[in-house]
Formats: sequence, structure tokens, C-alpha cells
Amino acid sequence: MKTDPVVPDAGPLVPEAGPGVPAAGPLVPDAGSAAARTGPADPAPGRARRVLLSSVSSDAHTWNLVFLQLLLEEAGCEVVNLGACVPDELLIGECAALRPDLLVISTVNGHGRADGERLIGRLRARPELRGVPAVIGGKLGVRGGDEEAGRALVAAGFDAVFQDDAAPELFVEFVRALEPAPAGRVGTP
Ligand code: B12
Repeated sequence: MKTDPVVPDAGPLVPEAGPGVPAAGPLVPDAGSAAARTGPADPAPGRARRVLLSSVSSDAHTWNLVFLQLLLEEAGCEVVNLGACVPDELLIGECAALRPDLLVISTVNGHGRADGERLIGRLRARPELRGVPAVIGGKLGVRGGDEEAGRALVAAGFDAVFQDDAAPELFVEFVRALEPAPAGRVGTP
């Protein structure tokens, strides 16, 4: 059974309930998050949302990425999939070059917390990448749904955290609520 999103003690973890974040119901980013800063909106006509998809440096699993790429493409996104075992520097460099509407990190090997915290800290340290909406999801710990890891990852800088059993529809809803960057932003600081 899929767990309900936005409930801090079960299922996908998103920024703590507070302004803009209902305790339950549809996924709404925290008012201070990058996702909220871009504001919810439909995509500009003719402009697909650009998603940078990647795993973390320690993680060799790939079918999670294939699944997410297909899901995102079905939802109308343009996806750049960097694959598995991606070094932080490479990922951050690609993020700076592409300036995606959303960075999606997927990891299932159980090291998601450590890898994710390190990665998002390095990414948010780059001023031009501070506002890029970023989510992480998958099997984040070694003991099933790991709420504490989720909270730590949000505190470290992710805009939302999706545990392994998050309903794909809720992830798609989250993606659809993001505003695409203006055309021509690719490669500009
Ligand atoms: C195949 C597999 C491998 C293959 C991978 C081959 C490949 N090309 O991908 C190989 C043999 C290489 C492998 C290696 C290892 N594996 Co492995 N592997 C698996 C296995 C059997 C299936 C994974 C899979 O392909 N699933 C299909 C995809 C589509 O589903 P998924 O990965 O679960 O992703 C879903 C969700 O997590 C979610 N999701 C994932 N990311 C995100 C992100 C977002 C934003 C959202 C919304 C959702 C989301 O969506 C996906 C679809 O539902 C799982 C066990 C299992 N049944 O899941 C173990 C498993 C993932 N492996 C595990 C482990 C421990 C390892 C190793 C450490 C083993 C070892 N001691 O060497 C290594 C790690 C290597 C490394 N450096 O990462 C553990 C992870 C433990 C944990 N997290 O609790 C698992 C769970 C097995 C277990 N039960 O212990 N593995």
C-alpha cells in the first residue's frame, strides 16, 4: 500500500508542516524552499520542464533511474539522465551548465543520507545553484522508510524527500507544480 505524502511520520517526507505545507494532502513545498520560490505554475507554452536526473557517487543501481526517466518523460519533461555513480563535481557541473527546472536525485543502496547531505551542501554552496529546486528519493536508509534521514536531507537543502514507497502520482504532481525556467536560461549564470 502506498503511503500518504506530506505526513511527516509516514511515506515521503517533505519540508516540515508549516506555512504552505499542509500536514496531509497534496505535496506543497515549504514557503522558503526553492520550489516555492519559483512558484507553482503551468509550463510556458511550448517549453517542457527540464529535469536533471542522477544517482549519487556511491550508488550503482540503474533501474530506479530508468523508471524515473520514463515517468518524467511521460509527464512531459525533458530529462537528462546522468546515470549511476556520478561524482559530486560532475553532477554540480552539469547542474550549472543545464540550469534545470528540477534536479532529481535517486538512490537505493542505503547511503542516501550521507551522500545526499554531502551533495546538496556542495550544490547549495554555489550561489548560482542555490535556487535550483532539488529532490531526493528512494531507499534512503538500510531500515526501510527512514524519516530521520528525510528530515536531515530537507534541513541540508533538498526541497522534498520521497521515500521508497511514495506514490509516483504524487511525485508527478510535485513536478507539475514547478514553473519552468525562462527559455534561454540554459548555460547562463
Ligand atoms: C538489482 C539490484 C542490484 C544490482 C543493480 C544492477 C543495476 N544495473 O541496477 C547490483 C547487483 C549491481 C546491486 C548491487 C548492490 N546492491 Co542492490 N539491489 C538490487 C535489487 C534486487 C533490485 C533493484 C531494482 O532494480 N529495482 C527496480 C527499480 C525500478 O526499483 P527501485 O530501485 O526500488 O526504485 C523504486 C523506488 O525506490 C522509487 N525511487 C527510487 N528513487 C527515487 C527517487 C524519487 C525522487 C522518487 C519519487 C522515487 C524513487 O521509485 C522506483 C520505482 O518504484 C534490490 C532489491 C529490491 N528488490 O529492490 C537490491 C538492493 C537495492 N540492493 C541493495 C544493496 C545493499 C546492494 C549492495 C550494497 C550489495 C553489496 N553488498 O554489494 C550493492 C550496492 C552497489 C552500489 N555501489 O550501489 C539493498 C539496499 C539496502 C537498503 N537501501 O536498504 C537492496 C534493497 C537489497 C536488500 N534488500 O538488501 N544491486
